[in-house]
Amino acid sequence: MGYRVRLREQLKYLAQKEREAAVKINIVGVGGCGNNAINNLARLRLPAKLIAMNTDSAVLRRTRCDVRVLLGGLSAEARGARGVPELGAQAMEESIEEAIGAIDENVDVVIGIAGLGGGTGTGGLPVLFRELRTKRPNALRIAVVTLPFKEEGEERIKNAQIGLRELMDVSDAIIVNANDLLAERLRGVSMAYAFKEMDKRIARIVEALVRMQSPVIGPGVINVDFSNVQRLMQNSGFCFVGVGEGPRIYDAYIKAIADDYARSRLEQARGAILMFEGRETLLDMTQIRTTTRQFSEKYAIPTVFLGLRPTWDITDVRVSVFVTSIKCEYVEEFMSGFMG
Ligand SMILES: Nc1nc2c(ncn2[C@@H]2O[C@H](COP(=O)(O)OP(=O)(O)OP(=O)(O)O)[C@@H](O)[C@H]2O)c(=O)[nH]1
Ligand SMILES: [Mg+2]
Repeated sequence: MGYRVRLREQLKYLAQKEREAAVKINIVGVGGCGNNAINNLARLRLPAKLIAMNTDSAVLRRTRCDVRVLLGGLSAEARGARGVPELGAQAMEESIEEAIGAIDENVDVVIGIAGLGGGTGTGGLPVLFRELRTKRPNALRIAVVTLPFKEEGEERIKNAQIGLRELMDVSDAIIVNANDLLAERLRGVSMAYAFKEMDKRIARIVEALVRMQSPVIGPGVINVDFSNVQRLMQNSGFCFVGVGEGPRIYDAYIKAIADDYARSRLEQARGAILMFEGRETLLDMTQIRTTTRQFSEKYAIPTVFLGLRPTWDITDVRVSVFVTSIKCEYVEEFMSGFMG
């Protein structure tokens, strides 16, 4: 074989290996809030498959995504689970084959999104994750959920408690976002506006999760290896993801830490990843080292990984802070008095 042919074969082989090594991510939005999140993510063109699942055919039809799954065509009559988690669970069970079939066979990470408090997402997501545990045993299951406003009433709070309890058993990691904590910050805005802000927060979290797991190869770039992410996230319980932007690294970092909607306690967590993105000239190594050192000392976290991604997509610096196995004071309060 000639030298050139051999070289070409080799490059083809390497490209093939690179494709195989890329982390495969599927994002699933279940129910109204979940579908809405998928719709918002479609705009971002992330390297991930977007899947929408709902009992509500009208909402599902309007959701931009790669695959749609109508849940419980018979039991729910395609009109929704009417705020009853049992109906949501039943609908997911009825359509479980189609739901599992929508998820890639060789998937590495499944991010499930739902607003807890209603029927479809609250009842359906735990059923989907339970089934994934046996059908896609190698995939990480990450839940990104919201907790309802107090004003939504007792019934929805109770539903959300049930859903969260079930997700705790079947997820590797859960990222909680309390609508109440968002409302506390915004004050005096309408519920519709608050939902929109929460939608942005959900998109921000998911985008950060995806970027963190798809390393960029380039000179002078420190990659967070997927095996690190995997080890940190497996069976990690509650996790924190915060994203901040600013002209300086430290300011962006402080904003990222404040991007918290669960009253998270990061002290003594299992591990963390700090990711720094921005123009190469703004990613000052001294500032990055100082910030990282300060972070790991303040929270006494044994393992902190560092990710760097030079990009021209943003004018400022973006810092994403990701911490696994944390305590959430809001969740403890929210679940107290729950009899299950
Ligand atoms: N951020 C955000 N949250 C929402 C939105 N819609 C609803 N929620 C929240 O999510 C919870 C569940 O609502 P839905 O997602 O509409 O419920 P569902 O899963 O479709 O369940 P059913 O309609 O009862 O079958 C609500 O109690 C709200 O707290 C939304 O557009 N954005
Ligand atoms: Mg609905």
